[in-house]
Amino acid sequence: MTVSSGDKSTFDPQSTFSCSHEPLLPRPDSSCRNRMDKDTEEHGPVPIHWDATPEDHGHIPIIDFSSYSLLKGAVDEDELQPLATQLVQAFSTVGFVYLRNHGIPAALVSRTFEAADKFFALPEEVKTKFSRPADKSHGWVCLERERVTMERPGDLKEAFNVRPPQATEKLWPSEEVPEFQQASLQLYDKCRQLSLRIIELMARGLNIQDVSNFLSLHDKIGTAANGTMMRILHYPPLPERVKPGQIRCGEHTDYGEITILFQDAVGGLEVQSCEGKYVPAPPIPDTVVVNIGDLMQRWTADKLASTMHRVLLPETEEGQKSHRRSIAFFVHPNKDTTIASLDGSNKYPPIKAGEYLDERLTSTYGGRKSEEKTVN
Ligand SMILES: O=C(O)CCC(=O)C(=O)O
Repeated sequence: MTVSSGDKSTFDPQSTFSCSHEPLLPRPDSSCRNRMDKDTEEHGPVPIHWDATPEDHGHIPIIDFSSYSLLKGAVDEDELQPLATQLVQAFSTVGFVYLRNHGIPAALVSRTFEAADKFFALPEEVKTKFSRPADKSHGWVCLERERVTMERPGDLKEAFNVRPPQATEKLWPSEEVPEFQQASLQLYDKCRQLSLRIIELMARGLNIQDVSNFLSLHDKIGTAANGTMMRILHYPPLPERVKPGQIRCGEHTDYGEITILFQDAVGGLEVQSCEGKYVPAPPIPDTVVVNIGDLMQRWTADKLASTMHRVLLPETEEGQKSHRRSIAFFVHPNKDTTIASLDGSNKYPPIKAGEYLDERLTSTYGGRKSEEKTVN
């Protein structure tokens, strides 16, 4: 039997919607060790190595996505189930995977990185013209403006957030870097397509009865009715003075459903293991990293794991002089989706996806929604 990609959504870069910044909250109480034990009882041993040495990325599985690559229009449904099972096993333990053969063209990713390099190299006063307005998510966010953990000073990073429905012409550097807008929007749309395939597989792996209906809860990505955002990140060479405790990106979990991450060759990303130890998640050529966010952990009543991660400062002199770049695509269900425990357990009370984000903001900042925080 053949099935389509399930990609029925429309992409409308012209429509508008309001900002939804999401602060960090402590993750729900569910250690990955517990999840692994439960999984082992129910499904047999999980083939993941937890005693990875720091040089090893062995705790994060590399999954071959070729049976559902974006380069495939129609696929054999029988091929999808093993992939779905692998994905859900990884997401229910470490919460992170590398995907190989995903089908997003490497040339498009390079073009976006190169255009972003040109943007980030512009003088501060030029970049300021494209600053993210207080009432939007789209636009430039300057160095140290955000911190993802309150325990550390501002992150040593700058970013350009891409939220198509909020992107007015004035918020693109069209004269300075003419190719930036087109490359960013093309990559946004490829990430949207890939995320729908990943979500479809997660639904299959979780044995959700109506997979098409579950997918349809994501059909407004790229419009005002959905909070999905792409964020292009630049970590510049270290300044002469680094504040105590300051790193490139502080310890945090992501807030949404899943995140797709492209990283350049520089490295620095670390992911927390079950033992609480941070282990490198090094760049692996031609792969993307995909991880679970807090909303998906809640939706699955803690079956899937939203895992802490961070980006450290480079240790070597050469590394300290290096620029690091990454692109994160933070996926959310449509704002009007009711997030009720998918296993029927009512572990967490039902909440609308849009309200969930607002609630996270209010509980952390007492309603100060304009506070500058990361928006993942
Ligand atoms: O730059 C990276 O590799 C990770 C970025 C990240 O974790 C985030 O922006 O939430």
